[in-house]
Amino acid sequence: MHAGIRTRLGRSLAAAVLGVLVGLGAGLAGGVGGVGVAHADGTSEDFCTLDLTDGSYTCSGQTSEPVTTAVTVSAQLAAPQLFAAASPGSVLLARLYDAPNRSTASGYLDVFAPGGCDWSMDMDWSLGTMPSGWNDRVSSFQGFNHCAVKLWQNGGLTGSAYGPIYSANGVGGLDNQASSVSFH
Ligand SMILES: [Ca+2]
Repeated sequence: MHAGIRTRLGRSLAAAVLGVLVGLGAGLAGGVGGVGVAHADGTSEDFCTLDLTDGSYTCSGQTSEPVTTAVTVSAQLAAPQLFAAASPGSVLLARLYDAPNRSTASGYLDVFAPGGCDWSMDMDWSLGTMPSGWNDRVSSFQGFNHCAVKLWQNGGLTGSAYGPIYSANGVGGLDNQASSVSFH
């Protein structure tokens, strides 16, 4: 009898602990899939990948590689090996940073496509609408695979613009203003 009671108690206790863990997991998953880790200043810490190949968009609360690797990339040809793409064969067009000076401190958005950019300044790829959590947020960027980046104040590549240039530690009047991006 006593043993049976203990067993039932043990099971209900285990179920309660499991419930807490499941609840915690759901909370974490919600954070990762949504706007990320919320900060007191209203920003969030997101490390995101958007692939124009299939529109796939994922974020995590951590960098996908050591920060030192991310900020010291110099050879454009090395980018595809250093950055994991959502779709096989996708190429990194640019990394858009929340913080100025290409700092990863507050998150970044990596934009991939089926191919890179050519050597002329015509537009090769465009992102007409920023993915969730990235509207009015970009403060610096780095292009890869011959891509120069142009930020637009409004969606659909309209309004004031900054660029196209290959790399920017600040984006002037479009700081925390960009709502669409083109790649040239
Ligand atoms: Ca920002």
